[in-house]
Parts: sequence; C-alpha cells; structure tokens
Amino acid sequence: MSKPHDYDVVIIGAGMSGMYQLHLLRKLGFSVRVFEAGTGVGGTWYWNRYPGARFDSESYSYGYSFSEEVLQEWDWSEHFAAQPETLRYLDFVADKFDLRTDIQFRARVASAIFDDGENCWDTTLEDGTTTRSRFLITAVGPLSTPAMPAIPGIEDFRGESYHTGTWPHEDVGFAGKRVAVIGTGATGVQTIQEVAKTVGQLTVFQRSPNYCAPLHNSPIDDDTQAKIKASYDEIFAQCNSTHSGFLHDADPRFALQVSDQEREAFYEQRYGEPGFGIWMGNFRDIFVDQDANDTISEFVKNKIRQRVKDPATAEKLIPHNHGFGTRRVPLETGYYEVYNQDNVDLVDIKDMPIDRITATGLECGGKAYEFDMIIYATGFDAVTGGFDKIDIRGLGGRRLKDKWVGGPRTYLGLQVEGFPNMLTLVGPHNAATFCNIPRCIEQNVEWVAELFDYIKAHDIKRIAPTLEAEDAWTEHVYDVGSKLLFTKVDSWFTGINRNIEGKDKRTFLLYAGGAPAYREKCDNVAANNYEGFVLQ
Ligand code: NA7
Repeated sequence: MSKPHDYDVVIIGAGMSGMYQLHLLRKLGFSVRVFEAGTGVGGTWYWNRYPGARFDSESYSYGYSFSEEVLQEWDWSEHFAAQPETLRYLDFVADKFDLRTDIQFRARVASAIFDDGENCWDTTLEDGTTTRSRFLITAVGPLSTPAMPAIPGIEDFRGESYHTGTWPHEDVGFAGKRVAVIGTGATGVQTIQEVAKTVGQLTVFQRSPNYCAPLHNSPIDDDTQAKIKASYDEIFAQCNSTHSGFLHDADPRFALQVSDQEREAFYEQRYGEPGFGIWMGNFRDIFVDQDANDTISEFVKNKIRQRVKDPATAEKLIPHNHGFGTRRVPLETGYYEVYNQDNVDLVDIKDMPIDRITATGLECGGKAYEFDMIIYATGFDAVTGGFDKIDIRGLGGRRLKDKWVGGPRTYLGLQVEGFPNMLTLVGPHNAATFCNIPRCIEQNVEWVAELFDYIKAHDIKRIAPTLEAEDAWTEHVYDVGSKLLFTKVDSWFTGINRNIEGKDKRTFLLYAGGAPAYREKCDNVAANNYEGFVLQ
C-alpha cells in the first residue's frame, strides 16, 4: 500500500531562501511544510549572533525586493546593518506573510530518502517523525555548518567557549576577561574588533592573515532614507546588472593599462569608499592577471603597514600566500588599530599550530596560555556541509555525500542527477554562492516557483536532470573557475577545510560566471521546456 503524501513540498530551512520559497509556493496553491532546526526564522542571521556580526552589503541592497510594502515599511538604520536589526527585519517579513504557520521549529532533519516507486521523499527529523512529500527543497544555506578546529582537548576547557556560528542568545560579556580568538576570516575580524572594545586581555591566534578593507559604515539619516525608498527600482536594477548582485561592479579599465598615478589614485578612492567597491568595483583584471593583482595587493599591504604601529605585528598581518580578493575580503572598522592596543596580542600560528586546548587555556609553540574564554571563529564546512550532515539518499539508495566525494556535481546548482524531485536553493555551483546572496536567492526561488507552476499545469510527478546536462554544467563551472586566481588558493571557495575529514583537496564550490549569465542560462532552460531535465 502506498502512503499518501503529507505535503506537496518539504523545505529544509527557514532562512532567507526557505522563507521566500514557502511564500511563493503557498501562493501557487501547494501544501508546504518547512523544517527549521532553530527556534526562529532567519538562518544565518538567526545563528550568527556573535559580537560585531553585520552586513558587508549595503542594507538596502540586501533585503527582499519582491514586496513593495516591505520595502516601504522597513527602515534600515545603518548603511551596513548589524545582525540584531537583520534578524528583526526577517521576523517582520515572517509576520507580514504569516510564514510561521507552515514552519516547524526545533525540527532538525536527519535524513531524506527518495522513494523511487512512488516518486516522493520521506524526510525524517531527529525526533524520528517522518513526513512524505512529492518534492524536497533544500534551503540549508552555504555557510550553516560551523566547523570546530581539529585541535585536541577542546572538551577539556573549563572556561567559557563559543563558536561564532552558534553564539548563545544570552549576552556575553568580555570586560576584565582574558579572551582568545582563533581564526581571522571575515567573522574573526568582525568579532575581534568588537571584543577589543571592552576586553580585559585579548589574544588572537592567526593561521592565515587576510587582506581586510574598511567598511565605512554610517547611520542612515531621514533624507537618505526617503531617497532610498524612492529609488528601490534603480537599486535592484543596478544589483541585477552586476556580476555578483552587489551595487558595485568592475571598473571598465585594466589595472596595467593605466598610469601608476591613476592606478594609485583609484585604489585610494576605493579604499575610502563604503562597502565592497574595492573588491567588486575594482579593475577588471585583478582576479585573472597575477601582475594586475599584485598592484592592489601591494597597495593594501602598505595600508596595513601604515595603520599598525609595530612593524613586526604589521608584517604578521600581511598575507604572503595569496593575492588581494582571491579569498573573501573581510570588511572592517578599526580592525588593524586593535593591534595597537596594549591589551591585544597577535600570535602567528602558521608554522606553529595550537598543540592542544587545556582545562585553563591552550598550549602553542611550547608555551601555555591561560584564558577565561575561547572564541572559535573557525568558519564553516562550506556549501556542501549543510547537505553532508543530512543522510540524503536518491535512486538506488545512493548517498548524496558519496556522489559528491570528489566535489559537487549538479545541473545549474539546482538539481542533482540521481536525486529526482529535489531542488537545491543556493546549492553548490549555483551563482547564489558567489553573490550578494538575497539577490540571487530571489532568482533561484522565483525560477523554482515558475517550475512548480509548470509542474502543476502539466501534472508532472517527477523531475530530474540528465547526466549529460549535469556533466556539461559541472564542466562549465570548472572551466569558468579555472580562469580565476580564486581557484589557485586554499579557501572555503575551493572547498578546503582541513578540520573536516576528506576536505583537503581543492575543488570549486561556487559558480563564478556571474549572476546575469546564470540568470540568462536558467531562463533559457525554462523557455526551452526545461531543457536538460527529464519531466515525467
Ligand atoms: P573562514 O573565512 O573560513 O575563516 C576561518 C578562520 O579560522 C580562518 O582564519 C582559518 O585559518 C581559521 N582556522 C580554521 N581552522 C583552524 C585551526 N584548526 N587552527 C587555527 N585556525 C583555524 O570563516 P568565517 O566564518 O570567517 O567566514 C566565512 C564566511 O561567512 C565569510 O566568507 C562570509 O561570507 C561569511 P585559514 O585561513 O584556514 O588558515
């Protein structure tokens, strides 16, 4: 006897993509159940409550664009809003569209298994309950699986310890405390500069320095607020025209084709402007030409030397194994000046890894350090991590984790051969992974909603990509990536995370061909009756 469906669609995750997908599919008349591990909506902005967490995207370029009412009713208070405000915004959206009625909170998905005979998915929660649906949509987020460092003794520490990605809901104080921060990625940088304001003694353990650039945040005054609200159409049109969905787009010039003076003046200008202009709005050859890249890298290195008083500390903060912008550029507010404080120490652990965490601190390079608190800003099992921790099985019981063992393979970063009726929002090899994410989330979600409209109209029971379509897309992803300096460097972009078993070989987790090209490809696929997919 076949068991009837409980829902048409199960969505895993109530972050920005899951919330919007729920809204659109419900509007189309589908029955939808969202499972969310947290106690509230917001995904990234629900979990990442660490001190100093905030946007590096302009606030008004980050919110949803689909509702004029939301746009007009919501006031962003700063050009780059802090996490509590973003979470309030997402709660506001959830209230406005009554999303919570179809979201089950405290519901962590343990497994999702495809029933080939019935063309449906059985999704089982950690509490053992199973829900059957025709379709499964993963909205698990690309940076949602915190990774603890592979250092022995972590459980032995008797003081306070936190990973930034699972920061407690209660206030955490730093005054008078001896605090260690491990990790200096975008999260570590935001954490360090905030903790340093009130800490007793701060010690930063840095394995790899990054090129950080100033955020230049400021409050939004009433006049600016009115102008923003009057120009949302232009703001989103601009974002949709740029390579990565940000307001900033590459300069038409090439770094090596302008005079030294013009180049230096341009870098100075970009360094003095808010946001990602220095990364996304730079000369167009800095990501592909090492000589061009060297010019901006040298510029930022000199800025670090100017801002950090102790030359030896400044040298430690300067990256030597990669060029500017080939890893995620952390944006900062007074980050380098933190190292001019008497109560802050920087420990370079590149050639001297932390040996162990102890009951009272840690041991490194033959020295014992004592701390009241250890903060792990050690990042995530990026992009595929959220999939790997769920036992996802497709045709013939094949595990998704096994299929992706040599790196992800997908069609458009939205479906996987052998896993029918599963759609992967912001999945690996999807343009949304290298994007001002909400802009690309909206594209993903709206494309999937149109597909579901088609599915309904044509009474489709099963959709799956062909192996040929998946192979061609995967090849295209690597081909585009191979031209970029990104793929020559270890980072979460290239799937390197030595804290996770099996993630020590470079692959490429993103799609770097740009949001406009990706959108066009997706639209063409849809216009050609979902070319590359088999619909039954
Ligand atoms: P990242 O960018 O992956 O940074 C993690 C940091 O933690 C980075 O400095 C790592 O050094 C360091 N790390 C990781 N493992 C260890 C161990 N075992 N010992 C010492 N140091 C370690 O994560 P973030 O959370 O900062 O940012 C992720 C994204 O979230 C970011 O790009 C934004 O888009 C939002 P490494 O560089 O690997 O040498």
